[in-house]
Amino acid sequence: MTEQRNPYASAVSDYLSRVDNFAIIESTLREGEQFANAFFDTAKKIEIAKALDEFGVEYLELTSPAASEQSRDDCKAICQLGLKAKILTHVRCHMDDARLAVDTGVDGLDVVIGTSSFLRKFSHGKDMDYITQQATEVVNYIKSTGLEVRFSSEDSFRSDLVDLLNIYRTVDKLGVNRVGIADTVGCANPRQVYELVRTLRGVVSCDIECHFHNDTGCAIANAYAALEAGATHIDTSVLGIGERNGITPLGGLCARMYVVGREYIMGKYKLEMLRDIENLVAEAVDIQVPFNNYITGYCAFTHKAGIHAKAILNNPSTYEILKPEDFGMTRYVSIGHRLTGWNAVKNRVQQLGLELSDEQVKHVTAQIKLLADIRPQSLENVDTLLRTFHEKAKHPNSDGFPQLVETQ
Ligand code: HCA
Ligand code: CU
Repeated sequence: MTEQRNPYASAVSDYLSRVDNFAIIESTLREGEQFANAFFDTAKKIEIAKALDEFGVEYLELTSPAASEQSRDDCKAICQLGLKAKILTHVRCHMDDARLAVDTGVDGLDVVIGTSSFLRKFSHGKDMDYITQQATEVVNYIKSTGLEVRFSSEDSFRSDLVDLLNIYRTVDKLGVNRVGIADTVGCANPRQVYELVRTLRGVVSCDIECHFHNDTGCAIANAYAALEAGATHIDTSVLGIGERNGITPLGGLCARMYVVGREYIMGKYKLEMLRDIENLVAEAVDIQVPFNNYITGYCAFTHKAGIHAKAILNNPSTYEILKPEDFGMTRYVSIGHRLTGWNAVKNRVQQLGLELSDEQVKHVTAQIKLLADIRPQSLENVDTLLRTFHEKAKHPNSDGFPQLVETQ
């Protein structure tokens, strides 16, 4: 059989696409700290930073040292860990904040300022001339220290396009490493993201970072569209935690990008660590991992309907785009319910080391369905039923089958 091309990989004509060449800026320790339930102490921040570093994210973004004394000390402590990931801190476009940040030992600064009319009017109250002048001063200063610098506009999708492109062009000429686009309010859709990033790609020569909030469920799709249009860096947080309902989740982005380029993602990140990292963060912020979470949700690899179960048992790729073993997870075929099918039951019979003919398996499957119509059956119940059936099969009744359930 000839090797098939991955139909989900980017097409040759997608010359802008960076889906197979991008970096993650992991912001659990910045955006994630803005999640309602997040109150990380120093030890917890260090534990999370180390875990994410081992996982392989390229950058860690930390809360501004200007936020509080403790934030500044924590930032310094994480810088001293000697991690492989580059350490960034996130600061307002202000000289005082930039100076504080430079003194912590970070590798770079993510600078941000609101550019939408809403923020210009109701938040900082400054016009674009002021923003440009401020940006120039702050960027020049950070550049003079030799640190990495990114300049981002907050609420980019509700900012005037001409204003945006002008300010990005200005900071690009000053030599920033990256410009950033932020969907602060989660209003953007993938098409709008693609168009804005593609336009920006034609205007600046530096890298492009993107940050997407998930208010309308587009955060992963938007990140993907941004990469297709040439963005180079994506912000994530573990389980997506952040302001309101958060941003692009690390695990969800990994799932999406794995489908496009399994080898690339598996070569970069220790995917089997995802579950532990999510549990660590979930526990720290006192939440449960959602049942339908990407990869690690409790039913992410559970197959139920008889038709699915049969095909999965023949070849998992029929109904699985992600291989559970690549993420240290296992597949589960659920059989104790009315939608079950005899192929799945036969598989369980074999796992239990019982010997039954196909006719017998079909018969016991019918009995499972009868019971399951009354109430769902746990795997323990089903196993007991199968064992009892197997035992009784040695002494069948008149129709040749053991009877476990009254069939009227
Ligand atoms: C916020 C700021 C930010 C910044 C994103 C960025 C946003 O509102 O707290 O620096 O790119 O969503 O705009 O998180
Ligand atoms: Cu944000």
